[in-house]
Amino acid sequence: MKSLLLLPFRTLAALTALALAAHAAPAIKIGFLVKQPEEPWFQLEWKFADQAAKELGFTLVKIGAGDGEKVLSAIDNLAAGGAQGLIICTPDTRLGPGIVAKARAAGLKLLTVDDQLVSANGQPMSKVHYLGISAGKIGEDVGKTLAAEMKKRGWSAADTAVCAATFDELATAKARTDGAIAALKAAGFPANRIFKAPQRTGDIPGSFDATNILLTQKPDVKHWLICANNDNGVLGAVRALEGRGFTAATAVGVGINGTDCIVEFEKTKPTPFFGSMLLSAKSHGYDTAKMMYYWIKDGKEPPLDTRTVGVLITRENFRQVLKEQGIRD
Ligand code: FCA
Repeated sequence: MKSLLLLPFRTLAALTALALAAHAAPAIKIGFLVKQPEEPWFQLEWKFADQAAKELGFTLVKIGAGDGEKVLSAIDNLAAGGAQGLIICTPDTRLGPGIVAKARAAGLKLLTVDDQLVSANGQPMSKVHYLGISAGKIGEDVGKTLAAEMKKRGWSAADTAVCAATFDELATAKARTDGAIAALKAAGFPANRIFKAPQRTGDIPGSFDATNILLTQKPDVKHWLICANNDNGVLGAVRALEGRGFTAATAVGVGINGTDCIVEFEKTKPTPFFGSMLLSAKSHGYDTAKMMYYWIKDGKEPPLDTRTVGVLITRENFRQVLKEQGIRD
């Protein structure tokens, strides 16, 4: 009697489990592609995205892709592997229309991070979801910091010049150095002593080479103020300046990212790398991953355009600020 009663219950339970499995949503898989996986900035973005994956229980596929071909084949692979979304900082923003078309064809939701896609006519693709930095404002803060440090040191404008290591083909990079230059001018720095060192590549060697050319052309400058797209831009310039005998006493650089200059700050002897605008790798990694997850899971569309801020870190306060932001223990 007892076993007869149990039988229908077991059958029912088995049937319920089967029905649930048939209706269960497929596991969520999200790709996170970055252009320069060797940069600490992008490693941190990934670290925070991993944290979101662990907390929310989805699969994160991390992809480093340094050129367009790799980006397009990565989208194919993601789609074939059952991914439903892609977060991307592309190596070339002009791939925009191609990326959008391919992601759409592959049924992948697309969220761009850091570098905004541009259309065929060079305009930002403002209908593609994007999370980036308030580049102009953060650049202005770099310029204001440089002007303040020059004043603190009592350097005259006649002895001082600005080296702006630029990477104008990338809109966010241009907005940053343009902002720094505008703030220096607003602080009274003479426009004819602001020099651009155009980088051919957006990495340390790119800015090292560009700065060396500028330094060869301007051998009489006694003090340099340095700004660039990011920490690596300033690091390359600093290495070039050190090669010509400049030190923390004669040159001041302020970067952007705050993540790629930690080794520099940890050096016992200060270098011309004075400070950096620390960006929120957590927003760019964790928040984007979370947004994408809920977009896929619940159809909750993320905001079209989100901009994050930066805070100045220097040798004096970096340990404390990195700890507060969960970047360092
Ligand atoms: C760009 C830069 C990175 C970082 C990011 C927020 O992609 O190349 O170094 O600053 O924006």
